[in-house]
Amino acid sequence: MESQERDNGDQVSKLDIEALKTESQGLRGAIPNELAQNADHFSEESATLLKFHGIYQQDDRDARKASRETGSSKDFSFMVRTKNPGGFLPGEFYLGIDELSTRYGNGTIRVTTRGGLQLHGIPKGDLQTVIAAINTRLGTTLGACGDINRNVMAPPFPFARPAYVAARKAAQKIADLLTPRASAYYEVWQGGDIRHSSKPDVEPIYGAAFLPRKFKIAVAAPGDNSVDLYANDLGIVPVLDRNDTVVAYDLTVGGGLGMTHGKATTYPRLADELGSIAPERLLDIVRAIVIVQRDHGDRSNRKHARLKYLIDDRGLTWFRSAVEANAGFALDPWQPLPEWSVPTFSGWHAQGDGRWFNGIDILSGRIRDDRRIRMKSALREIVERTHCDLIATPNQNILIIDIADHQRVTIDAILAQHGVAFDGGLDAFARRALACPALPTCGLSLAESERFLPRLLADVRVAWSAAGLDMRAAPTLRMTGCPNGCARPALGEIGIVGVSLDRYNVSLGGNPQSTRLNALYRERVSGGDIGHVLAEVFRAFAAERDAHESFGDYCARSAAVPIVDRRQSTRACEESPAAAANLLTR
Ligand code: SRM
Ligand code: SF4
Repeated sequence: MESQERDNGDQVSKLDIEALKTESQGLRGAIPNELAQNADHFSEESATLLKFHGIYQQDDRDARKASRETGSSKDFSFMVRTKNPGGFLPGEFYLGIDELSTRYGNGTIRVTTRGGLQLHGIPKGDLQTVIAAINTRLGTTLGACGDINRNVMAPPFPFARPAYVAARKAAQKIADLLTPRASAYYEVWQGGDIRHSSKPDVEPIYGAAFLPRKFKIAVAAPGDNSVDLYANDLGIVPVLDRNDTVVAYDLTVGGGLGMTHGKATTYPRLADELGSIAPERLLDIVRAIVIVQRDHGDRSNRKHARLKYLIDDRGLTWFRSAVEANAGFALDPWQPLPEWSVPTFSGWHAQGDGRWFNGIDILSGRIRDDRRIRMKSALREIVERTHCDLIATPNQNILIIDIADHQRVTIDAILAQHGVAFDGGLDAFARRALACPALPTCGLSLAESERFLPRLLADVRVAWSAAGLDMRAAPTLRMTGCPNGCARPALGEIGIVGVSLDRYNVSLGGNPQSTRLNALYRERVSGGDIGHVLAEVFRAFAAERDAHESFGDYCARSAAVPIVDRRQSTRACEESPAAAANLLTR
């Protein structure tokens, strides 16, 4: 079996993850023993198993140089990720997270690009308290990471329309179906008998070795691609008839965005349309798809283990047959869907059930108090006083939901008192931008991302305005500190991906609907030069665009925007740029 590789230049591990999973006694391994010890971190084996529990061992990358110089050990702490299907955050749970982040973490809460929450900076000695408290307050971290189904996304907007209701319900049912039994999780974190634990569970869907790799599912509402459907291993869309009854679910398979610089066998890939299925068979088909990936996904090479590679290696026809054979019934043809868009809703909007929601824009999803905007305090006070629930969106924002008309004035006053403008104070560039955490917490980052985003946005804004372009039509800009793709940069109209310290690849040509991969435009640009590089293209766009043409569409078609390498996008592109042009858009 090939080992786990860490690309951070710090170490290359030779861990056999397949053996580790199988021999872990249902994800227990040595976690209980190591938890009881005084050390400030876990062994590599336990740290790998901890991911299935929603916990990442990290160290402060800013402090590495100093600790090397002084010969001291790394400054370890833990990131804890919650799993919230559809991004739903019960008010009680959110208040618990707020408290835990202040008491045990680095004081911030981070909304993730899949609608979960992350706490950073938890010391090992506080992990048990934190995870137990999350579970007590209606939450979980089980399966938020690891070779397992991750947080299931659903369209975040709490509209009462049947399509949205159906998508939310489907997401919850699928999340329940694919939650592991993993009694080790409850024993370790909720005070069970951790030394003499019960028999390992039989995992009916995953088996002892779980999946070859992470598995991601999103459910979209027809026409609303807020979840970036085509970036997921499995995408699901309810199909409704004229009476607004769900008559089928369309299914996409094989999306995934991670790649490794310089390794052509790895690439971002958009999902294929697999077919559709009757509503009563949805869970059976989801189970069958997961099982086919479990049994046929590549367990010998973790860089080739996602479903996208299985489908490219064996073909979609083979995959469909394997799924049908496992399910014991055939799929129906794909049902036509309306055009996609990615709506954003800042401020107040009617839900359609007599209640309201308020969209709060949060830069990079980082909920914190700073001198000017006390976002964290504002959200806490709103939940405490109105007892509302929240939704974490795939765009790293927060929605305050189910608000009665008379409560709106209270919420407006709290936001104003804490310096939060109705749109979070962000312009359209910032509102649509995504950035991953990168340094200093992420062990895989090659460059800054979240911390550099404000400076980058300032430069890009200046360049956009200087070209005489309308700020309201700002393109999507997505930035990551490495090519793993956590902020889905390959789908941005502008994608910025870290290559090494202060060097970024700039890609252009994604579309506002988030259904087309962008392609590499300039390599290894320093952070400070990205604004200048984009300024040229903005000027060309201002001069040459067609009426109502988006920046991304212009870049994808214009000879004035020479693409260095479309082949970073899909393997098919290597074979035929013409085929690629078709394949790149869904
Ligand atoms: Fe991610 C690994 C953060 C969404 C692809 N991701 C990581 C780790 C855990 C680093 C690590 O393994 O040590 C990052 C922790 C950073 C930190 O300090 O917090 C990390 N990923 C994130 C989050 C928090 C980014 C964010 O800005 O919100 C997102 C958490 C979502 C969640 O709630 O579950 C996050 N990661 C994504 C996405 C986007 C998505 O799922 O829609 C992707 C691309 C889509 C995909 O999976 O193909 C993504 N993350 C990866 C990969 C590359 C996977 C691959 O197939 O190559 C890694 C590395 C790995 O798995 O080996 C990774
Ligand atoms: Fe870390 Fe960002 Fe790379 Fe994800 S994309 S692994 S968060 S640097």
